[in-house]
Amino acid sequence: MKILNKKTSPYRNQRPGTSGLRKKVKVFQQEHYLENFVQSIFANAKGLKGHLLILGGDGRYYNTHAIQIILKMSAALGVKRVIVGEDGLLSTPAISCLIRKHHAAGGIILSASHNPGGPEGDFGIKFNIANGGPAPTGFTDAVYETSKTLYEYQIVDCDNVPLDKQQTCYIGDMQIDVIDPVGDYAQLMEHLFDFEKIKSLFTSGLFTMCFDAMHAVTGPYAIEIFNKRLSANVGAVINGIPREDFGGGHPDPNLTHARELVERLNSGPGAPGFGAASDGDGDRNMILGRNFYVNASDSLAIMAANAHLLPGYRQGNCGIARSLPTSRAVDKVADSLGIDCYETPTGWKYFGNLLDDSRITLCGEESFGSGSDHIREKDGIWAVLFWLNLIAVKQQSVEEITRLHWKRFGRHYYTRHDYNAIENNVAEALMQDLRDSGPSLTGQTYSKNKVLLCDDFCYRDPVDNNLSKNHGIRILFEDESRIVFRLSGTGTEGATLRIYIERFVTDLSLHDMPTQTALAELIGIANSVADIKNRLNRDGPDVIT
Ligand code: G16
Repeated sequence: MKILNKKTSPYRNQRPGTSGLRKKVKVFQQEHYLENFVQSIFANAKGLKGHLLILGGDGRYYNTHAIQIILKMSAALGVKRVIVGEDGLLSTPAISCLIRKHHAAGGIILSASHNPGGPEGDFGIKFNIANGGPAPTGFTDAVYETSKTLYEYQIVDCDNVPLDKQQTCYIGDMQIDVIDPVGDYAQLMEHLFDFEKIKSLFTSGLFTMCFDAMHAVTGPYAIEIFNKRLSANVGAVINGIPREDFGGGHPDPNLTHARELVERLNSGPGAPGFGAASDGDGDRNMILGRNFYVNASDSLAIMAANAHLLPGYRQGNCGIARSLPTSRAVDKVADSLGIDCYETPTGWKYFGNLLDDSRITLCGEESFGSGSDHIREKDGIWAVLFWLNLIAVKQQSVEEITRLHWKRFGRHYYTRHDYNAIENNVAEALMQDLRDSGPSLTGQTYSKNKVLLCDDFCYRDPVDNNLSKNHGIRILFEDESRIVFRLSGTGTEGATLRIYIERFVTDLSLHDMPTQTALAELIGIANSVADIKNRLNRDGPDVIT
């Protein structure tokens, strides 16, 4: 085995964001760009040498190219064995599952999640640690520091490894197992959910579903689990073949980008009774009923309230966590269950310690993410199975389950307004001004609604006691309404401002308003507090969810 010492020079823009390093493909195609970042990971992931690494990605453009480079660099590092998905495919939750099942030292996930793919699109790379979850900030900061002073990397000079069939092969002494990407994950799902009960939904002939894999990684998982193991209806999986450019689509499971699915669910009495979509790497989910949308925060709350009904969660929740901008619907459930509800910054990595310390069973985020202690990533197919199992147990529709939940706990109207591709300095100035003026808002009254608190959210991890700051400006009102402002950490073009708005309504007669109408007053307050029109010079948000 011939190891080459390659000379390189540092790139200054390799700071990981909310979830790994995400850039345009063209950026990754610069000479040694990927290699530099991988070497920086290897320099800090001390456990990899002599151990097992899990490797795979969402199948987007550049995926297999990157895998070949990482395999050759892993061999140079002295990794003992790599498990890689056939065709280089592995969903993010499947990688987390494999890391845990095989006691790997870590995993490398190649994905830019819900961002578009193809040669003009985005690419990304992320390291997960031995618990199966995203590396914590301390690790990603160290990787960034290394990347700034990196002048050399090591790679084996050898042919590419065939990834197109399941087999074992070697680079030097390093064993490479090309495996079925779905098997281990599907087995875990069978353990958590009552597959027989879900199957009976479909075999009754009275229930149909439609899952939109958006030409991303979940296609093979959905076909195996929904079609083959659960005997779902014909047409249960659409856009199920992974494509390098996601079929030209934007693999973001929301009402805007999953339009084909939404149209099917809204197509009248013959429409499927259940709809769902996942994103590029399979960790996000959107849940729909017939002509009915369940926002991700409500979905988390409903899961938390009903988990004890499903086989994998019969012992109930030991605690729950949500990210700051996720609505407080789940807090009401935690209150009624008498368990802790943790509020964390945005980013799945903040749930890791709480899960490892058995403080929580379920966790979730407004950004179409939910999951549990079964792995250390959010999990799209898992969420779909959770809902299917719940429908099978309750024999109620998605809409009925949701409305009964609102009746019991109250309804949190919720929306997120995104302003994309803002100039960085404009976005930073907006946030800084909010940070500066925030304290003076406390005590002010807007339309009879008093501001109880306005601050910049910071989080002290209860397990390792680490303090992290500047996670979003939150305005809390006396009537339990909330507005949160933060900048996205996953975009690749300028800055994205996200404004999250919620209002808590217990009065049943007010549970039928269109969301944007119910929130109109708060939206007005948010826009005026941040002076959106003047600063951004836009007529409205680019995406409303
Ligand atoms: C990532 C993180 C999530 C986070 C989301 C949104 O998701 O894993 O924890 O909620 O980004 O981040 P932002 O609002 O900063 O864009 P994914 O699915 O993109 O990996």
